[in-house]
Amino acid sequence: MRQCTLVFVFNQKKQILLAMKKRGFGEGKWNGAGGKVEDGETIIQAASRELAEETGISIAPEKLEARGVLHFHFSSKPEWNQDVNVFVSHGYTGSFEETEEMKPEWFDTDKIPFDTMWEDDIYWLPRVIEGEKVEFEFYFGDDGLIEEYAEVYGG
Ligand code: 8OG
Repeated sequence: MRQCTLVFVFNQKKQILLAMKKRGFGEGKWNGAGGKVEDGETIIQAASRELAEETGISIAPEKLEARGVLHFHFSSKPEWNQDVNVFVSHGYTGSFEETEEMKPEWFDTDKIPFDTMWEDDIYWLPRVIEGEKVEFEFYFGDDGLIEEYAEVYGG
């Protein structure tokens, strides 16, 4: 399965950094930073690289905390199937900036804009914010909506 990354950064006020995706997969949605793992890099190196490319923030790979995996399945577009590896970081260096791909903004964790995010995020993001590690399978239908989902325990 194709491997992707997704990183959520928290500041000292315990706000979460979300970025409006301006192009590509997930355009028009708020999300963490991330993307595909490239040949020759580890998943965590890819997470650190994508965060820097998309937001201008640098976090060394060893400072990222792994918070689980989301397995996405698209019944009519199997070429979109991917595992999304979720990481968090408390603190960061550098300053974030709007890039060609994303417009980042801090959000209070009780004001997360779930209605302009991926439909599945409500199931797992609050638990990641609480400090948990998560693993889920999500199956999307032709209409782009979740058909079925299941939590994977002990993964
Ligand atoms: O490189 P590209 O822009 O295609 O990477 C897609 C990004 O979107 C990557 O960070 C993983 C992330 N992503 C999905 N599906 C979902 C989802 O359902 N919820 C969230 N929050 N992020 C997702 O590919």
